[in-house]
Amino acid sequence: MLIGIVGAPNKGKSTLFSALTEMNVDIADYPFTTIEPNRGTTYVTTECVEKEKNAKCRPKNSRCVDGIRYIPISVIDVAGLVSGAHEGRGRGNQFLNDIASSDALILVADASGRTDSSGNPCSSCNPVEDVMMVLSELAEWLASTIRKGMRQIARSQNPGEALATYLSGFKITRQHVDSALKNTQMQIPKEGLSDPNILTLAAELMKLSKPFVIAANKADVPGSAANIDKIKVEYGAQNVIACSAAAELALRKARTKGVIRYEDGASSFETNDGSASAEQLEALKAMSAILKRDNGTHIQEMLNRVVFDLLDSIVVYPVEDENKWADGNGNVLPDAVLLRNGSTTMDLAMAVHTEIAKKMLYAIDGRTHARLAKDHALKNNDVVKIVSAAK
Ligand SMILES: Nc1nc2c(ncn2[C@@H]2O[C@H](COP(=O)(O)OP(=O)(O)OP(=O)(O)O)[C@@H](O)[C@H]2O)c(=O)[nH]1
Ligand SMILES: [Mg+2]
Repeated sequence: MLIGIVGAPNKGKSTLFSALTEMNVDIADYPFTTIEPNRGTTYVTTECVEKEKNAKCRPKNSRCVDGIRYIPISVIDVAGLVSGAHEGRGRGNQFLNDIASSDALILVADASGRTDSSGNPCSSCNPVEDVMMVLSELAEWLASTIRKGMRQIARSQNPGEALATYLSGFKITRQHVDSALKNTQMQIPKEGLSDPNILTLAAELMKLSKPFVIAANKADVPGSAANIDKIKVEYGAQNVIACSAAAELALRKARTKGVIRYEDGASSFETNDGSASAEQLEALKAMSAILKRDNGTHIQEMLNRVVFDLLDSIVVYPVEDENKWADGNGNVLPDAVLLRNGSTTMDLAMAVHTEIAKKMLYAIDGRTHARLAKDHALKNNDVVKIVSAAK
């Protein structure tokens, strides 16, 4: 699973990336700090099912701390987008090809209103404009790709199928194409779609294939609340998360240095005695007040929302021993696998190993011990043994 971080310049995309991945990347208070994309791994969190078994899990593909399972996903941070990027302005939009294969997007806006849509300083800018601009540029980017292939697509026997195949690198499926054509009441004629119609179709395809949340970032800055409300009014409160990437990054760095004890997503932290300088203590006090006021940084919550709500994912634990919930070496709940809701035992087998999937016979439910067919739809937190003729 890949999550793309996009937005206008200087909004805090790399700060968010760094907080999520704990990787050091360039962060600065001016536009176009990032040119080459940053790629890394971050973790969604969910309550581990270990306590149900009264056992301590020994994760291999993930981590578990105090009963919370951390499941890895990939994240990519790209250069800032500006108005006219599709015509080559700013860094252009070539770099967007790096997010083509993402499953969902985090669209970062500056809720403080102190940067404009080009990333330059501003005393009171409206972040709604950043969001509109970014969505429009993303649609233009996809439209320009579709335009290049339109003649060929329109002439093919089945244009819908041809368009889906042409856009498979964007994780756009036949279903997305069919829904987009239906929603826009379009059909692809033999002579191809007009440019404005291609843009309308591209915007719809983006909406369907790249669901997004808006990170109303820099919410720690006083006076952000009014801007956050503006974004919520325009895009719906459920699609907006007020957050502070800078606070999350500072907390994770302080934790790495052993200065504080902090759990990702918590609304407070504890200072380790004697490990902070007077200056650090002062900064931590200010941070603590912000966390208390805002009830946390909301970064982890945002990531979980993208993966579990927007992408409708479930967590499934494949095991070899359905009684002990362990692998062949006795490691309890070694793997936690993210699957889209509706996935089957066969999809799980595919996620584990293609050989195991090819020779899969059936599966066994770790709780009921019932035999499950290959097309049995899995539920969140299922513990499943795949029975396969493969060694
Ligand atoms: N107050 C505050 N400042 C932030 C926050 N997140 C980022 N910043 C600051 O915003 C500036 C830009 O941060 P970056 O992460 O470099 O922004 P970007 O969107 O990656 O910028 P480009 O790569 O230039 O497009 C830096 O000075 C950050 O410290 C936040 O949550 N709160
Ligand atoms: Mg950046």
